[in-house]
Amino acid sequence: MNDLTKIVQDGPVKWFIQSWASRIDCSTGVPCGVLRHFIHQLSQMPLHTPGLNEREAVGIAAGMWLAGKKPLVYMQNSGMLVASNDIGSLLIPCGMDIPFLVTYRGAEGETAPQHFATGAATIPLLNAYGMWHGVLAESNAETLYGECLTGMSATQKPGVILVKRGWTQSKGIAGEVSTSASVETKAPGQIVDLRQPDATLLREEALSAVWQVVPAQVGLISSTGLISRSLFARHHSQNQFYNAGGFGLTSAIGMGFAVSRPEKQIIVVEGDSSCLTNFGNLVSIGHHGPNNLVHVVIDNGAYGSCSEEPSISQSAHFVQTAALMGYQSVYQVNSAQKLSWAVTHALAERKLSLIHVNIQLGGDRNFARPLSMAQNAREFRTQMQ
Ligand SMILES: Cc1ncc(C[n+]2csc(CCOP(=O)(O)OP(=O)(O)O)c2C)c(N)n1
Repeated sequence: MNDLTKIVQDGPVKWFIQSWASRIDCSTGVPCGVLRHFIHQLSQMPLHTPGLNEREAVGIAAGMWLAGKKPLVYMQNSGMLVASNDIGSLLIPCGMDIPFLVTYRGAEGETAPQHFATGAATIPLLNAYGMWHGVLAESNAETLYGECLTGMSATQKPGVILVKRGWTQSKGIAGEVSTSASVETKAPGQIVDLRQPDATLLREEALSAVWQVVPAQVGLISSTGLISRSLFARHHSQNQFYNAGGFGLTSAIGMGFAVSRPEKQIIVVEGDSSCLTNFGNLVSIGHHGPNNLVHVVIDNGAYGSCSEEPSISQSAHFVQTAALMGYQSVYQVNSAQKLSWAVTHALAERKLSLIHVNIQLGGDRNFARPLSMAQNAREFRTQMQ
């Protein structure tokens, strides 16, 4: 008897898995041993795209949700605290009703000291966020997922099912579950240098150069700060999603969308600091290799939206890194004309592409903020159907 058969034969687990399996169509997360049987089930579904860390997983889930999917996110509660700002500043204000399956380490009886403080903070955090949450038990295994869905629809927020350590083991489920997959090594992508001597480019010129060549059926997801504010104030359109919270997750959101909707195309526009914040996402994107994603990095060498404090972008080697990670086409530009050309070409070529744009510091700062985040998310989701 394999593990899967054993799970399915095991009363409460069977019912629990059946109840959620019929109401989700994709998943992401970061493993925790306690959840291994659930993760094994989820990895059997057609769309299972794990994150490299819990923040990235939240970004991927947001992208799946924006693509019209019904994702489930799994992680340990320690990781939920890692991603707590992204849950609070991205999922909640955008009204993304995404269920989470979260290991409840640090609950009563915990023996590992590294879980004491995070365990104590878990329920207070969920209460402070006003999120529905419930602890999985034998008595509620058949009904808890339904309760979670009801709770999420009442709050228009994510909901959390907490799973205590030993829950699956206590149901007599033994043995390890293997979910490892073979990994192919990709040939480095092609780098095309289109930089012109003495060219100068400002943020607003660069954003307009991208925006002008994005067709209405292509989605555009932009990063936290002045990039989103400038696009919103000067060029708003319903195929644009502004990642006003979740700093550093813009490309993860784009990837979550891209893997969910291979027939659609998506452009991510983010700053160098945004990209550096979750640099590992280049590895994820290169690994999954969605050919419907064009990733534009607007590099002013600084945290421009703050007080132009220097970033360390010159040490990141975005172009070489992307090419090595599996991006198939990589462009370097420093003029509006070549930028528009590169975006147009990348969309037509339909290859996973990165466009690195050198710009100057400075530019306008007095833009209105995209405040209606839930409306923006809903409209984008509808527009991209
Ligand atoms: C978690 C978190 N940390 C810090 C910030 C503050 N913040 C807003 S925008 C930004 C920098 C954006 O820099 P970059 O992505 O390079 O784009 P630029 O502003 O230079 O166009 C920072 C640090 C934030 N919003 N969230």
